[in-house]
Amino acid sequence: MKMVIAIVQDKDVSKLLECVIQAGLRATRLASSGGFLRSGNTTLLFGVEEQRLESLLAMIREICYQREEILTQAQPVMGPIDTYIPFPIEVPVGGATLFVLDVEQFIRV
Ligand code: 2BA
Repeated sequence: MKMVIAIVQDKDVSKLLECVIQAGLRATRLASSGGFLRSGNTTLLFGVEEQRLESLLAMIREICYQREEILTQAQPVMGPIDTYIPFPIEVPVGGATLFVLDVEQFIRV
């Protein structure tokens, strides 16, 4: 068995969960935030049999796609008085960030 930890954008979660649940896979949804943008995203945990891993990854690839997010961070401006002006930067986010781990034991009691 494998554990897939998938960090996905909130906008893609409903469609992805609908698809994986219909396919008979199990998932756990965790609310999370990215360290860089500090904005909300979703972390999904999938415990999946090895022979179904590729089909799960295919669903994630099909549904989760890259978007541009605007990061507004204060930039210092040199002048007689220290001033900060917001400087918007476009950052590409997603499709999905995936970690695939071996599961030593899977137990449901
Ligand atoms: P965030 O940390 O909020 O990052 C959002 C996007 O900002 C990233 O998209 C990437 O394009 C950019 N970014 C992140 N760190 C950067 C840096 N130091 N310099 C320049 N640009 C940077 P994704 O790569 O698609 O990542 C989306 C989310 O996936 C991340 O949100 C984070 O929550 C998670 N993530 C990505 N890589 C990770 C890792 N190695 N470990 C844990 N979580 C990760």
